[in-house]
Amino acid sequence: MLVLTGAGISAESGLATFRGTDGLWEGHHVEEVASPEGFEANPELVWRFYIERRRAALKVEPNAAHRVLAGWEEMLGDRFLLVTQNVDGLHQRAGSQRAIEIHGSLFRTRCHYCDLPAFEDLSLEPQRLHHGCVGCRDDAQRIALRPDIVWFGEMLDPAHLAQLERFMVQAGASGKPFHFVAIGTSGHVYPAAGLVVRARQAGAQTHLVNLEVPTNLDTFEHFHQGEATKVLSTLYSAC
Ligand code: BV8
Repeated sequence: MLVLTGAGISAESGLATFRGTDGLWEGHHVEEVASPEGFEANPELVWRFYIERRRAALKVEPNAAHRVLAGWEEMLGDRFLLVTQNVDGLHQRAGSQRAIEIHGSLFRTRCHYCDLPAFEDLSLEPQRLHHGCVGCRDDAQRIALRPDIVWFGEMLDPAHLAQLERFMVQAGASGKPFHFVAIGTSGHVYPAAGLVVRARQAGAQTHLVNLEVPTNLDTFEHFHQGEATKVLSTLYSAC
């Protein structure tokens, strides 16, 4: 079983989803706060935006849907893989051991200009820490350190994509039922939104658990409309 989650699974924990009214995201245009150009133009604004989201994520708790997925992982072992678009860390706090964070994490920081390895960063205040980088001996006063998040126009980690491809090929060839379940995602953002097509090619039965009818509904064979906490409490028996 391959599960893909999006912002909707964290909605019942109290975290905002992305596509609210008129495309603003927490009051900002996405390209201002979730693109390399936006960071280079106004790193202070981007840090304020991400530290606010880091603060919000620390204030809430994982919900029953996160916990159900942690239970499925424990029950199915290596026949289960969770990949999330979320950066809020709630899957890990619910007990998921092997979640792939394909869009990065609010709680890691890396250098925008060199390959300094990402490091854990739980700071809730914009700090001088973000100025200068030990990795690239960056002496300029520019803010070199940034959230370890995949922004629009940036590549996802090829190792993550290769791991997903290997899992789908092995699951499809196992001779056992292979289910792909997307939960709480509007299907807007690629390449994550394209995973369902690849999973189906690999032999998966495809399911969507979502509150609203998404843009890519026709790519799913089964649509379980409703709140993730309610649908997931009974979905396992349907797979
Ligand atoms: C890339 C980090 C190569 C920021 C994010 C192919 C076709 C078209 C476009 C592209 C393409 N390839 C690349 C692109 C461009 C772009 C893209 O997809 N643009 C879209 C907008 C058209 N993709 C990229 O740039 C990606 N990079 O492909 O690199 C490349 C390189 C250069 C040039 C070209 C290509 C990088 C994408 C990653 C962007 N970063 N996040 C951050 O999080 O701070 S994406 C962002 O959107 C979040 O990660 C979020 O998770 C993600 C998707 O949103 P959702 O999770 O789906 O959330 P949303 O609010 O939309 O929906 C929530 C759903 O939940 C709703 O449907 C709602 O009904 C439901 N719901 C609500 N409550 C509940 C619920 N469901 C159940 N229960 C509930 N209680």
